Amino acid sequence: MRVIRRLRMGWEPHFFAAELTSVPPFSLFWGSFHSEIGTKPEGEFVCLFVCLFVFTVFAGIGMKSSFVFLLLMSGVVVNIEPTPEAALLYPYGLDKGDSKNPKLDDGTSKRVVLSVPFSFYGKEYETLYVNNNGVISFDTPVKQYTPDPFPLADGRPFVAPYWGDVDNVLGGEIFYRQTTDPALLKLITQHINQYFPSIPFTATWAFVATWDHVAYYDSRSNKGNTFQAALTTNTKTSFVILNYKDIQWTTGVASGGDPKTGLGGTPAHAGFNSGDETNYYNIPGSRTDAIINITTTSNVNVPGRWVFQVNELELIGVPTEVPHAAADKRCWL
Ligand SMILES: [Ca+2]
Repeated sequence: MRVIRRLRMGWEPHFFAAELTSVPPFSLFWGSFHSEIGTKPEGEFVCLFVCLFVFTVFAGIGMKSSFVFLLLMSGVVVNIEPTPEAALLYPYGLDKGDSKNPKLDDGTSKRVVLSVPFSFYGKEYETLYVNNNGVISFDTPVKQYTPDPFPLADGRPFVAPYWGDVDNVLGGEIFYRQTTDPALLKLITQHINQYFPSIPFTATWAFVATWDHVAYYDSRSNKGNTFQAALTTNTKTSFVILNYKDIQWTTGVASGGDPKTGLGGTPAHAGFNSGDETNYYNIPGSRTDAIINITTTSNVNVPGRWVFQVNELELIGVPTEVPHAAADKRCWL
């Protein structure tokens, strides 16, 4: 009767399941199924429907109707599959309208003229280069393959998602595009609003550069790194989003790395350099072996994602896991 009362009060599957599954023999099924798949909300539904099916059989309704019931319930279960996790990387590739860098060890994109100036620490830039070695630079290309810590003595302004000796001749591709695609701008706006709730922001333009499974210089392995940098602005406020999907190597051979592992020597460096001596940031672990763990660190509580407001310096949050961060006094954390 208590079960019927529940149904009359409205469909409350969780409570209904609790009532039904407390009665033998359903409790036996509930226990075994719940331990495997019932730890998530959708698992509760699966457990409930399995118990209902068993109930139908036990009630002697007959095999034919039980079979129909099973078909109906299996359809429901399929429909309540959990949704996949949001992708870390923004969409990229030739089918998204990307351009692709030429195959050249220390090469760069052509000079890209921006349709909207990008504000980067008090200066507005109208051109940039996507450099193979993991750097987006303003006004002048960067061919340097062994990274230096920031601030750089020569004042070059650039964003370094993963500054190391990439060689796209040996593997991988480097894509880029500037875009005003409403769907992508909406997604980027949602992310920025989530991470910086006190800053009013609606993206009107974005630039997305993606290094897709790129190899390291003189590689004797199949290792590849996949990472991305997105610049976005509303013409006044600007942000940089760095996404690290898969990092398998840290160092090219000319930077002291092992040709078989891509490790050791002077590892890759991540962060940005404004061009002056005060506005810069080195992501913890940079130029140490720990940079390979950058897929697990974050300042916005999304593993593998680092986000910065860059029209003026404002850093937020703390990394979730950075082994050497505390000892690195260059890191502003
Ligand atoms: Ca290179």
